[in-house]
Amino acid sequence: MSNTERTFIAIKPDGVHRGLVGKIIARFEERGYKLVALKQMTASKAHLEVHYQDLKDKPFFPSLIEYMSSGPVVAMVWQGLDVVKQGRSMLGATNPLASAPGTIRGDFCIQTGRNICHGSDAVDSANREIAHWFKQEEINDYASPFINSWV
Ligand code: 3AN
Repeated sequence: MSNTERTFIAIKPDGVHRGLVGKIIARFEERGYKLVALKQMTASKAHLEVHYQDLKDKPFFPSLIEYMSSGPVVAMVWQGLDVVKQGRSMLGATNPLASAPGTIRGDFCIQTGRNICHGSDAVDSANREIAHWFKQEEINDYASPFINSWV
């Protein structure tokens, strides 16, 4: 069993603006994942264009960059067993219409262009995104009394 997998989760400007930061963090903590990096920042367009490089040819790319740079995001690294895949399922489908109730998007939002959170879609992209958003010294591994071999 490996509890060292990491994913990049971000609360987007609408999630921050709507006061959902605590609720989203609580879901990951309660599930059994460990928060190893956290910061609030207003991302530049240049930074976001690299983050979303795979979507650069999509028609919604300019509005996505505009939206994501419109206010602060809360950028996080979460660690634990299968956290990339579980993180995606906790977020819910990209289009909130398809997000099941009980997921973050399924409980808190109604439109794709304001879907409050981001989560890496694979281990490779998680590693790339973590390195893009965080310096090595901003990531803090530590022993947790709550998250141990029982989780
Ligand atoms: P996800 O965030 O679920 O991985 P992606 O990577 O396909 O989905 O899209 C990244 C972000 O781009 C979404 N979270 C959403 O904010 C925006 N987006 C995706 N598809 C659309 C769309 N059809 N119209 C507007 N915005 C979109």
